[in-house]
Amino acid sequence: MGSSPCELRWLLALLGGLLLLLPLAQGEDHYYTFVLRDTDFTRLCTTKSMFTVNESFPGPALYVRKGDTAYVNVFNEGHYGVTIHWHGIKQPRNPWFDGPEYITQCPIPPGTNFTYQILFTSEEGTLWWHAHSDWTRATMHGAIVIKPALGTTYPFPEPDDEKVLVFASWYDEDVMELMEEALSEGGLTTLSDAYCINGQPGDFYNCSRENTTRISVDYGKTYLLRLVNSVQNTDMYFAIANHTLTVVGWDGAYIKPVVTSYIMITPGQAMDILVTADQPLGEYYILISPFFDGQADDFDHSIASAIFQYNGNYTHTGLPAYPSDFPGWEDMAPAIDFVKQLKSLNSPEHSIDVPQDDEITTRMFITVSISMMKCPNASCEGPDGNRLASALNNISFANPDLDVLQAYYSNTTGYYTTDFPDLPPTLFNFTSEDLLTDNETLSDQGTKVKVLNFNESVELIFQGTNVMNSGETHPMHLHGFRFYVVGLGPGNFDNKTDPETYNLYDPPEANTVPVPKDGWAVVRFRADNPGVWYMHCHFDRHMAWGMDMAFIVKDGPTAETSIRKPPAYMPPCETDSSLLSAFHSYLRQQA
Ligand SMILES: [Cu+2]
Repeated sequence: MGSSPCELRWLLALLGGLLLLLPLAQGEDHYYTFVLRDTDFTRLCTTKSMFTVNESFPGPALYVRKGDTAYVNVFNEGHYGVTIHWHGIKQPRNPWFDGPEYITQCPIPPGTNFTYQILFTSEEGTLWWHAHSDWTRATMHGAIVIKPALGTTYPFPEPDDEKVLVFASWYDEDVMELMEEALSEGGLTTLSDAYCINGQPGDFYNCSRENTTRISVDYGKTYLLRLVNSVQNTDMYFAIANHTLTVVGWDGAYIKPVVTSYIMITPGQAMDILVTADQPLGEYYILISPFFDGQADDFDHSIASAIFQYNGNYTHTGLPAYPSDFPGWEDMAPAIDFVKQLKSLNSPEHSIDVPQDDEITTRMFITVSISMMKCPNASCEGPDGNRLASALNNISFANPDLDVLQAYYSNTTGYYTTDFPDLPPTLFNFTSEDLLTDNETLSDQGTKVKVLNFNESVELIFQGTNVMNSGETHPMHLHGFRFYVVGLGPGNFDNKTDPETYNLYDPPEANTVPVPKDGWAVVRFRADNPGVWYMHCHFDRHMAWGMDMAFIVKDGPTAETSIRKPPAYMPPCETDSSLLSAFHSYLRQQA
């Protein structure tokens, strides 16, 4: 029996589909150049020199498809060493190019360059890159747009167009000088002077209105908004006046659509949001406003705006419309309610692999605290002359001189220890008022890592504490993985009743989870990515104070389950030169 025309068409379509799939296995290579240099910028009537990438703020966006590889050659033409991190990209077996300083590499010295290789694998949607040295993230960051692989499409109707919205902080002064001042004095850090949307503070700040970011839209079209929050120290609420938001992606993975009038986004998070321009022709405010629930610390209370502006002929009457239903600065419930709505697709095309209860081989209970360290002669600016600090399980992380990855890979001892604890040193009522005795408030300093065997199933229970009456929501970020957020809730974690509330069916995947103020969050992941992977609060002031640690995931049994060979060149560490030259000759042997 011959083929009917219908069957032929079917076969041709199938063949076409297969041809489209062919390049997918390989992915494309992309080449970018980042030139890091000081550039003058003026905001809020103040001009300052800022360390930026390609003289832009925010920096350039990368555009790739799922499965591609990018090479970014970073030329440091600045005055101090810096690194770049590819936030949320798993980099399978490729920790050499992850970027956090003193964890996977030493800073790229001024006058030199270093090429990062970024392997895009399972990520799809929006992620971002940023400098990962001290507080340089403030001025060096940008979006990474990861489109569906060729031959595949979005799990929602294809949007008519897309727009990138990057949120950041603006400081009138030099951010690195502010950091050095804060860390040398041991007190509170200076607040930002503004928030920005795509580099502009917007209508509610001095000298800003002329340059407010405008997002022009056509009536009837649906836009994919790619949101990145690179604000330094504050979670943000986001809304567009009179427009409904449909959240479809979080941290480089699609989720079940969430229809809402606002979102909460922490530093470190990225979200994909659909919005249809279905309102009367006009101008509507896009706002970001801080969500800050801490008591001990203050925050920048200002609100940044952009304008969602319809194309076409209409008369402008007064100010753009203002969102009517916008949570207040300290409203915690709307923030947590929003996060709890996020669920993974868990579909055949977007499958998940959540470690189940009986698979967990490593379970860690990690307290997340603001703390203090003693200062010589009580000369610091924190309470009682102490130095303000922060800690995970009472350990304030200290950066080593040789990055953990080099030290681990070359079997060099003396730079870190492997005794990061699975529990805090003492158990107490973590969320009560007035936890003020030395026992509770003083943390120890150390460079402690947790070693995981290849492919272990890991559960991390983060417990927010109210030590020093400083409870607040902390966005905890893990490099090298996307974890499943299986639960979060208020108060002290109860290991009998709280696990009954876990979502083990369709928990969302993310790289950053907000640990609620005086509450807990539980994440799970499989340690299938050998390497050294940093974990830290994504508030830069907390990270600088020690709210960080690293995992070492050991190699698996085969070459394909082991760390890739190091590149021929890594930026040098300013440490014992004999050690370093030994390590470099080792690298050359490997290359
Ligand atoms: Cu924090």
